[in-house]
Amino acid sequence: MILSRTRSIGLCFALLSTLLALTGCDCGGIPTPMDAAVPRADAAFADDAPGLDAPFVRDDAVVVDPDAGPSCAMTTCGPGERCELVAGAAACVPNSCADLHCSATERCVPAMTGMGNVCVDVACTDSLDCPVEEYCDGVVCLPDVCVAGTRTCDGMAVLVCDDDGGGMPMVFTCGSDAYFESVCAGDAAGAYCPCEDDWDCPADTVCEVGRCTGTGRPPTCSLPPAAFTDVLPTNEITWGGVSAAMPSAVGAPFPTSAQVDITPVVANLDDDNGDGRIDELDTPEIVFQSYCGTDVSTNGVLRAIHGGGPGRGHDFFAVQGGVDPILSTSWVS
Ligand SMILES: [Ca+2]
Ligand SMILES: [Ca+2]
Repeated sequence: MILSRTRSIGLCFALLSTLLALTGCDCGGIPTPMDAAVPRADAAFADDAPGLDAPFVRDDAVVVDPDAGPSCAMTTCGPGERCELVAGAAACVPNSCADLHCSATERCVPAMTGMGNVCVDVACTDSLDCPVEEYCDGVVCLPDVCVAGTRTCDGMAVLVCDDDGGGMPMVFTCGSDAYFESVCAGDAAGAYCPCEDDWDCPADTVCEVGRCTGTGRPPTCSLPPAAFTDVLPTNEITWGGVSAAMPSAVGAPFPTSAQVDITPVVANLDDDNGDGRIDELDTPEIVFQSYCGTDVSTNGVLRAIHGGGPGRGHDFFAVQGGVDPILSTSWVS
């Protein structure tokens, strides 16, 4: 480092004597003030092997990378500075953004040293080329205009911020074809179209737990139909006895009441996800009636078993007559 800096300083003084008549002193040997303002390493003063010199602390406590800024008299300027005559002496002067004239694909930013500014390349072809808080407009990275995924109302329309934070397009407009009045509303989760059923929702959305969900855009792919023989139904849950010889539902409340010949009903009966509500976001239960042997008209038991989650297929409750239901937690380990 000593050799390269000594060489730079010697050359700087030689050029300085010929440049005193100019308004600015460019120790890099560039003859115009505008060019002198460009902070990039000057080829005339660049080290023969750039990048080998370690940063050092200047007298004014600024950490300077010798390979980044120009040499100036007895010191080395930071990357955001240029060398000029100040009160008759060569000194490092911070570059303003007006000094720099950054190109259309560059941005003027403060130098890492905190002294002056530099031009940085912000050209891009994709938002992945940009910092996470910026997006690519196809040419350069720009600061995000919104937080990705946030939703707001614009009258009846729902606007959703793009994944790259670059825009907030409308995804759909609220409005129901039925009696229900669906207007854009908002809560902590953002804007949404309220609904009671799917027909209250815009095209390509569905009603889930009182709000229309979906992209609002037609699907761009589809699955080809499969032959029925390739997608035959399979048994997922078995409840009751294991055979005619062993008909009792061992482990279930009222185990001898294990004959079933009614169509079961599916309904959500408990708060599986613990959000304080029992709705479509919970796993449903399967509700049915059972009886003993062939006695289909008396002593029926109303039952429910869990249709999903860790207790799938296990008893939830059973009730007979006017007594309180028997809740079963036999599946809980
Ligand atoms: Ca729930
Ligand atoms: Ca459930």
